[in-house]
Amino acid sequence: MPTRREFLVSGAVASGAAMLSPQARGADTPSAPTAAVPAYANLPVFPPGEPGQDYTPVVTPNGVTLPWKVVGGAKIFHLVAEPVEDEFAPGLKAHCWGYNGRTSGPTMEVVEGDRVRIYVTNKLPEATTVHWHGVIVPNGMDGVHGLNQPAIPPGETFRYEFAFPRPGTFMYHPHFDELTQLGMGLNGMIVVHPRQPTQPRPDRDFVIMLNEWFIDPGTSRPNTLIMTDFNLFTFNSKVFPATEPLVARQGDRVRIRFGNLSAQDHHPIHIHGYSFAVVETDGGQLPPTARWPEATVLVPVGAVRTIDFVADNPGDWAVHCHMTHHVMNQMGHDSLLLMDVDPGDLNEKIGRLLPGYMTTGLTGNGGMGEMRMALPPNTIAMKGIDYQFGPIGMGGMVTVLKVRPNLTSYEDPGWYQHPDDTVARRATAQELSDDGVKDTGAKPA
Ligand SMILES: [Cu+2]
Repeated sequence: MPTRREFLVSGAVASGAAMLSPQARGADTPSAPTAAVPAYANLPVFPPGEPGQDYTPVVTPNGVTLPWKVVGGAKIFHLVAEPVEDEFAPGLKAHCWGYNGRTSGPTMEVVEGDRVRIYVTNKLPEATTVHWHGVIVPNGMDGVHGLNQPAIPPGETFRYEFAFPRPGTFMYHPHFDELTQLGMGLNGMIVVHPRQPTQPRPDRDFVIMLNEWFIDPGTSRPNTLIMTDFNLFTFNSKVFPATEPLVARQGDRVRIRFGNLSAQDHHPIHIHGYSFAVVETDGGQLPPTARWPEATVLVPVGAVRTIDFVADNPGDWAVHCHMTHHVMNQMGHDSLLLMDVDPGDLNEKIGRLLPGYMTTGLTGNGGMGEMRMALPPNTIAMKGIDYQFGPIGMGGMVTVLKVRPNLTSYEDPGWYQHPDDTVARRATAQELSDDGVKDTGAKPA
């Protein structure tokens, strides 16, 4: 009896072969796996999937797609693990580790049935490996140091070779000194497009890696020994306002693939203005009957969640982690709570010793965005990027979904221009009176 996986792979082979041209079915036509042979060993060498023809390429905001070439029917990739400097937002540079000059690393994009050879060069000061999280690979390709392979010493290049038996969204990261190497930013996303899609392709297909860091204000090295008190929360290693917006044309089918390689935290990502369906995890695709509507998707540590929706509601919509401490930049967590405290002449007295001193938080921290306080070098404000109605009270894990009718390009279209009288405003005395609203404390317009 074939195992379930062999059956699935065999089915994929059959359906994949059926779509190939007669020429392509020649020498490379696969034979069905037998029970005696591991399924992956008999994977067919499909013609390498081509962008535009076999898939609509994904967009990695603030990131790039890993280039490849074809040699002997296989896609050749090259990852270089190395120290990198990343600018989380203007004013904050961090000395991280990453792949090919960046953290998060480039997105690897392939098509179901593609065979790949991935060369990994180690330019780190210590050994490393690469694990292909969620991808079904032969055991010796799985990348766990000690268990599956010897580590890649500094200065050496290792070769991984396998095929992608199923579509989905996966991740890559080291499995050597995990706490240090993931904490320093070594991560990336893998997208495997279906060879024969059963549903229309997304028009906009975004890839976002979630991560968390601790960088003391005034320093630049992520502290990987921190266990709970992270102070920077990133989409593709950028904090708001440096996160690129997600731009879609009204009516576009939009997909967002979230991966989470944070050290310790799950992130509930909330999207305003929309309801969506989770269609995929790193374990595979959810059948339509197993999906339900959501407005927030919890992306656990070490997991992927892919969501789909139709961009039918124009506007500028917040996309953010709903953990309130995850939408702040470099917030200190050891301050005293001063809500409702009467400071008396404290500001004046301390101001004699520390010019410019002010006591904050007496009525909440909503005004922090406007204060523009002096900051240590290589430090960014906790929040407060200016938008069309004032400074936004969030930083960190935030971006903006910008949906517009009749877009001719996916460049940032700027601020949303609201139709007349569709923005919340101060109520007039006449409106309050007409609707019988009393004791409002509102200043009549
Ligand atoms: Cu979060």
